[in-house]
Amino acid sequence: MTHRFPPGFLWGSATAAYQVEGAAREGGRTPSIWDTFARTPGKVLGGDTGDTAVDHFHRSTQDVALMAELGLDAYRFSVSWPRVQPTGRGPAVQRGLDFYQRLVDDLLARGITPMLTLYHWDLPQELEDTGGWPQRETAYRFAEYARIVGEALGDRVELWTTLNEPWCSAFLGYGSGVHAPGRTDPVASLRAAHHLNLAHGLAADALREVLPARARLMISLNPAVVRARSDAPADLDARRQIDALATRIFTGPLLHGAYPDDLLADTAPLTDWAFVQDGDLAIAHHPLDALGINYYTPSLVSGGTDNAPPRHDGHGAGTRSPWSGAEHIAFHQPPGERTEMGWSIDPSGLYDLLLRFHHEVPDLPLYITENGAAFDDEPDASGAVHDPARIAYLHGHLAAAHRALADGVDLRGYFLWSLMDNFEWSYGYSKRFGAVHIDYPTQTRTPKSSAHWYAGVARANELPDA
Ligand code: IFM
Repeated sequence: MTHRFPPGFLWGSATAAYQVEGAAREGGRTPSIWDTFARTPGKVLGGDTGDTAVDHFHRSTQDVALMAELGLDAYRFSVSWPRVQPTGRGPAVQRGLDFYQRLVDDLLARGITPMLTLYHWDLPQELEDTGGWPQRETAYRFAEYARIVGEALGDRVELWTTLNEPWCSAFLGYGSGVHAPGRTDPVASLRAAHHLNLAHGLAADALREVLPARARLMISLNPAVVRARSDAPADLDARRQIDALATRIFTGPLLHGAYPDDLLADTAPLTDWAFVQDGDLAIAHHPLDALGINYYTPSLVSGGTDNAPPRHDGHGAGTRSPWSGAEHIAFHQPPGERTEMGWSIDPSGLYDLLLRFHHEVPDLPLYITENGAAFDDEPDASGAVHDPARIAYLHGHLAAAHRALADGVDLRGYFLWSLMDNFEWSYGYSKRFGAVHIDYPTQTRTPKSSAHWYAGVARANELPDA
């Protein structure tokens, strides 16, 4: 069977500012919550920080040239909030904006479409000091920052994403504490989730005012693919609860203008949600032009309390569950092969997600804004990096995406996570997600065999047989 993709399908790769830029103290940039967190002993494996990362700040021209050599159509990057508005308030720092203007100009000069994400987890520390995402004011600060970036780059960027994976910001940042700022307060995590929804809507309003009509606005979510361990009522209910806390807590307000009743009921022992003010849901329900979906692995849950293994939250184990109000639910390792993160490899989860949103919001175009895998890739004696496991992972997931297209899903593009190895949050540099290998001491970039393979898929607009 031929796996041809539709004409104009966008083949891209993705990164995020804190994970790749480095230059943490340059050009007036101030610490973000991730700078603070990474410098706190014990929070990041090996004491790694994003101080240098892969030096994308100084090497972006070279990195864009590499993308062009690989023939990629698009690059999804994020803007570092503390680089353009160091205190999270007031006017922008032009030197910060200059970097992104140069980056976008380089991309456009090479015919590569920029997809800009405004927030990929690097909140200015000063805003955390005044309450962070659990505090309503942070949403208004985000809208102001969005306007600044929109005014600076709106003439040349058409694809805009407000937030990346707000679930992680809310529940790993304020619930389990395995991500910055490292708080472990279930009520704060629910407040944060709401203020992220509000921030998205306020930012979308601000962007609409300053962007040309051709601009397309979206958000990138990491909706969970939750499977129940059995058909027992307790297991099915566990699946429902996790689906509500992982996915519908965002898609409810953003796509339908309301929080799901079952979520409100499940979390009632923690909060009455009085922090949701009149008009907030209408703001969050701002019409989207597309939805970004990030998918890596499914979750397997059960409702019993028997022998619950360590919870699998997809991003490192915490001392506290990120599942605020559903802490009793057990997570199990799904069967089958795993990546270096321990995440099970299951492309059918991607297909299921794409179909889910196709049915839920039939008129909304979808992008896969992240998909990929970490493996332990190292150069061989000749210096080449062979990563057949990543090629197999990508092949399986692209075949799933193709199957969804064939079943009528309006899927517009695919962004491989990640262009290059980088700072994998609490795992530091120990996990390699890149199609391009980084030798950290020398910052040498070496495309792995998966990069060449993916380039071939992008050029042909077709997936070869496995
Ligand atoms: O590296 C992260 C990225 O920042 C957000 N999505 C998941 C990736 C892999 O964990």
